[in-house]
Amino acid sequence: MGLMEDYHPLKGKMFQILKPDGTLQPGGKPPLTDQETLALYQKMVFIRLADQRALSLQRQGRFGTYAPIWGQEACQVGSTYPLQKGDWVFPAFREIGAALMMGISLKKFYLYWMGNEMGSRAPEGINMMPVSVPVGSQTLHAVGAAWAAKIKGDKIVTIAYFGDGATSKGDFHEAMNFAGVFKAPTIFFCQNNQFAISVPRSLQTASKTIAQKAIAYGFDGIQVDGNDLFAVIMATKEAVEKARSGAGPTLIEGVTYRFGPHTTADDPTKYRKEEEIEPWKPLDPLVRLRLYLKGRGLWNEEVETRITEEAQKEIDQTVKEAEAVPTPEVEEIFKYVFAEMTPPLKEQLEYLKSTL
Ligand SMILES: Cc1ncc(C[n+]2csc(CCOP(=O)(O)OP(=O)(O)O)c2C)c(N)n1
Repeated sequence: MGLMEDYHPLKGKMFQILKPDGTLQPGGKPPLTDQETLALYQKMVFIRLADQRALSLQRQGRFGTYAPIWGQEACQVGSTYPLQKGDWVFPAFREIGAALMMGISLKKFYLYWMGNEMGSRAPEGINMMPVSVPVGSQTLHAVGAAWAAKIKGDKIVTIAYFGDGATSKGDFHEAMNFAGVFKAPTIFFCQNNQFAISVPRSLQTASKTIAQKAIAYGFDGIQVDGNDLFAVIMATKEAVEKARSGAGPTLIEGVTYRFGPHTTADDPTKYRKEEEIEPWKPLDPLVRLRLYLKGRGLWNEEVETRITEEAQKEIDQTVKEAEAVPTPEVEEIFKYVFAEMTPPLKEQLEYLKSTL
């Protein structure tokens, strides 16, 4: 039996391999070698530090509004890891981890949040769509692309990232329905970080799990511990293989927690108490991987200092390079909406220029 049967949503079990104390579940096998685990841990540390830097750059007025990943690193690193060349990623707006895993440079990523449209353009050969702010809309794009690939006979899969809040949008349900009917090779990856801005998961849906919504659309759903890198990799790997073999979509619910604000424009103290965050702290995806690596004799304070220093150095250099890029012209706001600027856009551009 595969994971999808073992952890069918109606069985009410969440899939976990690595426990919060860094030990494995009985019979649990890591999907990575020690060296691969260490490399992904290092990647997660880099992502967390790059994310923290983004927050502080915003506070200093050097970045636009930013949506931090803090706490969701395992969801994104684990679910991009099993993808192969040719597969496509459709992010929402919190996907620094997925972007860096796909090979987007941190400089490009930072440029976008500094307001430079060039940061939205993935380099040739990297199949990642730009940030999608309209909640849930990217699920439809992912299904459309997957369906098109299927018709063309391309053996690729697409993966869409979205939050628990997006599952209340019509877009999500339309995308799920269409994907189920046409067996689109899509993975719906819901990062259930417990909030949609101030709305808690309990007010988002009366369903017991988000994973179970897949049942209604006729395909597999699985709830995984989204803070367990190993579980996320294994579940996504199975979903990717299944999609590539023509067996259709999968909904993966990664149960995680947003430690930071929704975005830098949000004040979470207005809707959640510090005590609510406490139980999640020991479940931090980095903490548990560190404990696991320590148990394997691969982690100590020196290792942590080395990888932190290396990361900070690279981030310092990237900030310098990104800030050295000339500020874009105001035209760029209007230029890329359509192939040719429409008369109302031209008018708006002229008006903006006259006010500057
Ligand atoms: C169509 C649409 N409605 C409302 C918003 C405002 N908005 C931005 S993010 C967000 C909540 C999204 O929550 P969720 O899908 O859980 O993702 P998370 O932010 O937790 O990652 C809302 C309502 C928007 N961007 N798009």
